[in-house]
Amino acid sequence: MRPSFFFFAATFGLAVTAVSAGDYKAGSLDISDPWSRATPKGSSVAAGYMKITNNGWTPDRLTSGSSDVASKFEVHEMNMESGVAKMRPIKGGLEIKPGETVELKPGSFHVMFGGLKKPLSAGDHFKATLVFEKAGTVNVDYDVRAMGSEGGGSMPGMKMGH
Ligand SMILES: [Cu+2]
Repeated sequence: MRPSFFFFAATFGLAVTAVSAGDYKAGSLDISDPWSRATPKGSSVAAGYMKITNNGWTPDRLTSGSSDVASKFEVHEMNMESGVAKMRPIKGGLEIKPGETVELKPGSFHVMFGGLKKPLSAGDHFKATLVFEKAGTVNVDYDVRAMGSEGGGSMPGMKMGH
């Protein structure tokens, strides 16, 4: 029985290391590294970012969610309109096609937490629930990073005047 014991141990070891802190699985979706940015004083909104990979055979959609820190949750896209970055809710949710990874990042897709209950500071963590059409409900932990954290590109539209 020795060989199978070692096989088991090796497989188990891999399973543990494959999902690191900040990575989540739901159905055929992998959600990695949810993060948010520290908010300026007086801001009532914050954006949430992450990567979502669809390892399945059918499309899925991030349709809604909720969070401890805010009263509203929306899934937004950002487009340039006559040189101005504008964001708006994505009708029907954000689609993640089979075999694709969608990155929510500054200047692009993001989740929007509205009606913030308190400012977010770098180093904070907060809980949020993501709701997918097929994969269902996933609880994730958002890591708040310093205000300058861009992850690529600036986000002029994020001056939250709405
Ligand atoms: Cu937004």
